[in-house]
Amino acid sequence: MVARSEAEQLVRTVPTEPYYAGGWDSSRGADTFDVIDPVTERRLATVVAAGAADVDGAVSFARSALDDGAWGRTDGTARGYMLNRLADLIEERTEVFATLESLDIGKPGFESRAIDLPQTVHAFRYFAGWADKVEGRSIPTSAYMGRPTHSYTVREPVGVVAAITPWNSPTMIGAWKIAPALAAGCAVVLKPPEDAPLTSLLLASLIEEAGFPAGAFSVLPGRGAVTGQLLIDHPGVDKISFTGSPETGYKVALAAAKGFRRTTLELGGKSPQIVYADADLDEAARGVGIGIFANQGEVCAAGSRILVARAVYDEFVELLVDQARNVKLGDPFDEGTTMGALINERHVDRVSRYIASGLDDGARLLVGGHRPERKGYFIEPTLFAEASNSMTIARQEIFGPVGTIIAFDSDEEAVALANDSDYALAATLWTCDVSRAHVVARRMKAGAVAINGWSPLDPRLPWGGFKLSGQGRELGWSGIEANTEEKAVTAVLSYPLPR
Ligand code: TXE
Repeated sequence: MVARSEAEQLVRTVPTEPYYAGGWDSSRGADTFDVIDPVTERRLATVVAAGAADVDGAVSFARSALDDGAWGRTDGTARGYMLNRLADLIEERTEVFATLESLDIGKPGFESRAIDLPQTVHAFRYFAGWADKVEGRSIPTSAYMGRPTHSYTVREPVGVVAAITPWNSPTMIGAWKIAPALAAGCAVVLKPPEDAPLTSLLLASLIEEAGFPAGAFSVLPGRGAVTGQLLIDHPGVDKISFTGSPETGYKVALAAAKGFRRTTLELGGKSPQIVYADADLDEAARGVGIGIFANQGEVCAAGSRILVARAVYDEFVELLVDQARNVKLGDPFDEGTTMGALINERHVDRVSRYIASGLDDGARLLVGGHRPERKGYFIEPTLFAEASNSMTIARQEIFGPVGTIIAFDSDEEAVALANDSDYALAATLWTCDVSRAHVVARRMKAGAVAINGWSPLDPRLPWGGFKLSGQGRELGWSGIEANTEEKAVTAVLSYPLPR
């Protein structure tokens, strides 16, 4: 682990301008925004915000790179090499990326080193493997006016993909959008989060070295309401891949409706973690603790509704409270820190309001609940017990280290509670009964279900949800499908078949 002072020096090596058309552009940089370190509340960097001319320039250049340029002529094998090369370049710089994430987001570096960066590299390598395997099918079809036909399908890149990422895990979530789109042959224009743009800008600085021709990948830093909105409204964008809030997701869906452009929307969740009486309770408490406290709870799949069988309720709650007490809140650059700061002051206020609503609604605060008296956007790891599923803290995504514990009496009730949510992204079950695990997994309304382990990540698995959690899937083969259009080709043959 590097020292904070050394880490802060690293920021100076990161470009702070829009990157498109194969170069950095600060010439139009009338508008800038500050990136604030959530731990020190100090300015880390001032970044040039991409304006209308940049958005238009990036999208138009991406379009021509696809239609008439080198990127459109690049075959799958070459795209695979480039993606692998990019994965290598990121892997070699794991330490730099992880350090920048700690500064940008306030999260402990061990999480970036153990999860975000390996997952990023894995996603690029996994999709490098798909790049030359995007195949069509040959389909037997009927005769046409008595003449034989030959039909097949091909998958072609959707076109220019606008990728809009959130601040909680911008490197990894960025890779989930960029890697499948580039593998499929799309051009990507990335709008990173204004709160945490640094690793996306660092990624842009590697793109040329990885061998990608100009226009294949662009990064347009800027505020969501300005740069983001300009990008999603741009008619040259064929698909919008978005991860963020349902409110902004709705704006994306509206913008995409003009021209019926494609979308992939990942809009967070209020994911249940069901702890059955037969679970290994120590193991479950550890896993449930990770599920709600990892990344300060700023995780779309955070297991924030903790449903516990009444028979083991008291015992489990005690174990989980220990997990919360063991969390060491602090500066990511201090030895032993296991939880960092929330992203910004606005978010601390938002999470604090949720905590206040839990108290008002009569839930019992077991641990945490306060903003420590120190600099930085910290909130203590917090657990509420004796909650009901109708309370605001059980219905709305808090996106902070706040778990709501609810008791259940029967398997039926556990499933009903788990599914009684406006969201449907992820669910976790803790049980030693294999049959129960698989039957309940099938009954869960969620895009991903984990059994005896919270949210295992793997780019081979499709990722996404439904209801308020959004639509579409990224990753796995679904990631390729989501970035390609399927075309059917039928040839009417003039050469007669033998009778
Ligand atoms: O999200 P926004 P915010 C949830 C979480 C969090 C809440 C608000 O509950 O507390 O959303 O976070 C860009 N056109 N999630 O305000 O606004 C923005 O610049 C185009 C869950 O940060 O949705 C950023 O890059 N883009 C989620 C991205 O959208 C726009 C992760 C997300 O920001 C835009 C993040 C616009 N009009 C927040 N407005 C998850 N699914 O994990 C904003 N953006």
